[in-house]
Amino acid sequence: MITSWKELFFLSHSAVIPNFPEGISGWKLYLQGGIRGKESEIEPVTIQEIISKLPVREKEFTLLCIGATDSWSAIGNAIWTGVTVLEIIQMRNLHWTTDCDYVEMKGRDGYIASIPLENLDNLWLVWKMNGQWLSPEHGFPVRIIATSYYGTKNVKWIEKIEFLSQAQHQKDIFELQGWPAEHRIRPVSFIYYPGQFSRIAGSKGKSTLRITGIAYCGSQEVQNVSVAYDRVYGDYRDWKSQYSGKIFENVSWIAAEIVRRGTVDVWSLWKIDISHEWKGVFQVFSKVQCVNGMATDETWTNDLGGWHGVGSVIFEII
Ligand SMILES: Nc1nc2c(c(=O)[nH]1)N[C@H]1C(S)=C(S)[C@@H](COP(=O)(O)O)O[C@H]1N2
Ligand SMILES: [Mo]
Repeated sequence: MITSWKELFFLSHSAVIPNFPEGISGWKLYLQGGIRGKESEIEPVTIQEIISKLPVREKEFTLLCIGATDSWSAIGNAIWTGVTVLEIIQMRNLHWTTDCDYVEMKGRDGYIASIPLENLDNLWLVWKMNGQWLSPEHGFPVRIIATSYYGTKNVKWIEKIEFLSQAQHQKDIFELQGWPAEHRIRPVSFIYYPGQFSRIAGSKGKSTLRITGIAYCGSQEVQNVSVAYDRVYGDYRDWKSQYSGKIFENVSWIAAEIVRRGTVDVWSLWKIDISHEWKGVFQVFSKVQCVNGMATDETWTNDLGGWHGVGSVIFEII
């Protein structure tokens, strides 16, 4: 069901979930690095202070892992409760020194991620997900939501935020693993049904197949989604050999219906009913066009072999 996707959420990546025996009332956020203010104002921040001094808001945001693919749908949407990091800095009357150009976030598990200081207003500090306290897997007691960025910058179990120069800041774990340093969300479209490599019972002659999926443009709105399909011959499980990029020149794209149009920072859900003689092995693609003219990149592949990207599934109808 399309509506149930809204509830869907993906799993934690971390091998360890750090303990917070002090609970949410004992949680402290340390602001460090090239940050200046009166001594009392550099004291760690508590949740009680945030709640009593700042306007707590709800922010809907779709979290997307940089490694997500059609078959590994590490993407989910939720409503997060919190404040922005900038509001915390202003609440304390703090300012950063002129040599700072990075914000580095650190979780209790030792995970580190940073973004350029100029994008500070993308960072939210949140402690509720869909109205509930964050679960330990999703970052209890407090985590970061980084709009326009892949999951990598959405640091869970946040404890420390440091303002640093380019030379001082550490490379993200993901950057060290060879992922592109720029972790802004690229337009992406995934197909949820039919599932990758699934086998579906079909009927004789023409029938209608409903294809469903999601599309996401990060901090841009989705304009439209289109779908293409083609027969596949040969060993379909060797899916990497099935399309070399050339296929996009030979297929015709059909507009999908946007079932739920997401706003900025929120995914869209789409569907399309295609009438065809559905028998054999097929490959379906989906692509998205964003309002700012950006579109799914047909050539950009991620290290996991997925297309971030053009959605693609191969399935068999028997
Ligand atoms: N502290 C910490 N934060 C983290 C990670 C981590 O390993 N440790 N993984 C990141 C990655 S790669 C992703 S995709 C998201 C996943 O968030 P979720 O587990 O709430 O779905 O958390 C991010 N924040
Ligand atoms: Mo991720």
